[in-house]
Amino acid sequence: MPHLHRRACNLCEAICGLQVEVDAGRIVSIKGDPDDPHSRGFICPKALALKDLQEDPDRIRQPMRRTPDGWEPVGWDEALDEAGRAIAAIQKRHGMDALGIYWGNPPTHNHGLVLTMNPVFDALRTRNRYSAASVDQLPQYLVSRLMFGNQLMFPVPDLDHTQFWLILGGNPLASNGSVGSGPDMRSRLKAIQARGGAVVVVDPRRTETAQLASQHLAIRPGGDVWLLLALLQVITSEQLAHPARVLEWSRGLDQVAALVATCTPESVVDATGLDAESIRQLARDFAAAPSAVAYGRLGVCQTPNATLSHWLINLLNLLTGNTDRVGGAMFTTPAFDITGLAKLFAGGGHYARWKSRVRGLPEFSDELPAATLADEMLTPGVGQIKAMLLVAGNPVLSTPNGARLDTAMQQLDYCVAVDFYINESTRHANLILPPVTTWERGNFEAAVNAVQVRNVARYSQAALDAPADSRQDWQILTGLLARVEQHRDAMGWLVGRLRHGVSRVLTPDRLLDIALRLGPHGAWRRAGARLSLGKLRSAQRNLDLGPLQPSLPQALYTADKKVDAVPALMREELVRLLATRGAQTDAAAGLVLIGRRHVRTNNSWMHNYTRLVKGPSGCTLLMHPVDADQRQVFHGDMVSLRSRTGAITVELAVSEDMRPGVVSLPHGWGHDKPGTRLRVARDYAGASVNDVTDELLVDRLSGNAAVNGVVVDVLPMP
Ligand SMILES: Nc1nc2c(c(=O)[nH]1)N[C@H]1C(S)=C(S)[C@@H](COP(=O)(O)OP(=O)(O)OC[C@H]3O[C@@H](n4cnc5c(=O)[nH]c(N)nc54)[C@H](O)[C@@H]3O)O[C@H]1N2
Ligand SMILES: Nc1nc2c(c(=O)[nH]1)N[C@H]1C(S)=C(S)[C@@H](COP(=O)(O)OP(=O)(O)OC[C@H]3O[C@@H](n4cnc5c(=O)[nH]c(N)nc54)[C@H](O)[C@@H]3O)O[C@H]1N2
Ligand code: SF4
Ligand SMILES: [Mo]
Repeated sequence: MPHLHRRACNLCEAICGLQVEVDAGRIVSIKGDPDDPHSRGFICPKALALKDLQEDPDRIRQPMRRTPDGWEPVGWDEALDEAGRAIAAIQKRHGMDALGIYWGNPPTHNHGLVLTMNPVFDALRTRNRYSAASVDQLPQYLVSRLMFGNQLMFPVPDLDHTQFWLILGGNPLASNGSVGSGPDMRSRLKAIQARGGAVVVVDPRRTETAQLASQHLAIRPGGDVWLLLALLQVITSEQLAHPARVLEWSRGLDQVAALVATCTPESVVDATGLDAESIRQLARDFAAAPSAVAYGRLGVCQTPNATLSHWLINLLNLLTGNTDRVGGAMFTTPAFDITGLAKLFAGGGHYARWKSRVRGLPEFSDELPAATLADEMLTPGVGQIKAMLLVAGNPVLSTPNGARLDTAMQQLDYCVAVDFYINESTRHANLILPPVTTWERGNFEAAVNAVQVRNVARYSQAALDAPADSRQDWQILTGLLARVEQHRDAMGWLVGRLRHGVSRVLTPDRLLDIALRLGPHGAWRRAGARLSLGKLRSAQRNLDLGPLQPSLPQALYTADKKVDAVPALMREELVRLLATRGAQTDAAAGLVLIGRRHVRTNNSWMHNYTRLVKGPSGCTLLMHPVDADQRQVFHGDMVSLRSRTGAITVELAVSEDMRPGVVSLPHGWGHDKPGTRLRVARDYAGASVNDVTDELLVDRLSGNAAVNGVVVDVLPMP
């Protein structure tokens, strides 16, 4: 008998509700759930491919060991023991830091990992910890820590109520939004305009979002910091800001006018590629709107002044009185209080307590920037990475100069991956430990609920029985740690046994239940509110916990309960930037490269499903007709894309949507490397943009990879 199962898609931050028909242990159909109060039936094409994930013959279902004759299956016990023994031996011989760890994006959508990963990594006692966060939102972590006292206290645009949404470097129509996310961005965006509001998109490409927007400003890549400074200059010099309501819980706003005084719109025309009048008008419109919110995402994060730019975005919201106001930049009150827990267990984050060994890049909350991972593998000396633990990540395709990392990974003494594909990164592993799929486990979006444009909570129950003798991600990690500790020494063995005992009792679901009950909507915290895991389980869909509510100053984590409008680090960095202004603003000669996303992709790992990759290539280099003419290259040509770090061959698509001088190529492609088991993806290989991005280009303060704005050249194929 087929039965209907409801759960959420956990592929991106939108967490759309799904209705899934299941029959005899197989998924028959997947549809949007019209009864989900959050997504109201909306889904995107990726949700349907979750069926392909389940059925993919290339997905590995038991631990695999690499041998000279190919991959062979191994039992779990043997596999975990082998990996534990190898890691313990390498750490004993070369020191604790000889183990490197990299984790990718999917753990964000997996509460088992959110709740176990950090303690496990702490217990592995290495400083060589990396993640996809430093190719992504690290600048936002740093700014949140500096201004609000907590790395996870992200301002979220209150889309459903704003009258003015200024988007810098985000394309929510393709990405469904990020750090400000929700299902069906098209309708949410149209609703802003329907109620008389405006959407302004600042992006070097006329994106899908820009095409719907009220206005599009085709900025020069990396120009955002200058645009933001000029907006603040106009607002302060014309006295357009009326921040009375934020003055009592912020400090430092009085310094802003002097800091930005020289940044007139006229002075940033070169750096932004925008005309002074448009900038001035944008500042006036933003300040005059009944409510407004500036929002920046990857197009800002992945540039050399990312941290500074995100600070300026927050400052623009604050100065115009739009922080913590309905329709402005607000904070969620999620059922799982992740900021409170970040404060309790990590002090709200820390920065630059130590530096990376080779390039001296700062740590942030115990992690080093992924842009220096290959350096730490390739440079001999104490602390060199000799072994890697990869958890749900594909850094060969996802981090800058992936080709160099690819080479570095070949030289490792040992590598173990927790993943269910043999892909461009995991093919270097000696052992791959595959978890169950999302269908075979329960899921709660502990991290994502904190950045949604509305407060919601749901527990998705497993839709399919997990196969016998399978493991969830968190069980693999705790199992692996137990074996490492066992092989360390007698004391390690004892600690390992104790820890194992504790983790059998305090499972992620039990911890989640406690956190929900203690949380802001929890049964133990507020009379009337009754949230617990049991209640969420039985609801079977998103529980709507209401719109974002003003919550400052109580919600702040700074000691004095004030927003630090001008943190010392930001002030110093701005002064430095302004002092080097002439050199900085010279337009790059030639072409610069930026990235993009498409609604049928999910970073690097869903190209093995025919329904998503068939049709025209998703991996094309977009170029303006003027640039194509100059180089005598034509639409549909294969061309050579070159940079300091390498050269790749890609298909050209000539497009009026590009700003002249800028080309765009998505990441996550390049599936033609030998030794992978991705039979569909191989036919739609494309090329990896990260073979031409540059590991030396990073945000100066955070070390986040600056994969946008890379100087490149495009040549016809010989
Ligand atoms: N040039 C350029 N580079 C970029 C970006 C860009 O815009 N431009 N974007 C950056 C961003 S924002 C991100 S988030 C990163 C992503 O970087 P990564 O996270 O390193 O890459 P993904 O492609 O998401 O790889 C996810 C891996 O997890 C595996 N996986 C999927 N689900 C599960 C699961 O449930 N459990 C386990 N154990 N494994 C699973 C997949 O098989 C795959 O190997 O890429 C970054 N890199
Ligand atoms: N369909 C789909 N959705 C996804 C993902 C996916 O791979 N596919 N990945 C998910 C992940 S991990 C993330 S982090 C989010 C990211 O979500 P978004 O940040 O919305 O991601 P992008 O679509 O890459 O948008 C970045 C935009 O910045 C622009 N840009 C590049 N350089 C500059 C610049 O210097 N200045 C300005 N102003 N703009 C610039 C690019 O043209 C692009 O339109 O998406 C998530 N959602
Ligand atoms: S937008 Fe698509 S990928 Fe994202 S949660 Fe919804 S259905 Fe899943
Ligand atoms: Mo991301």
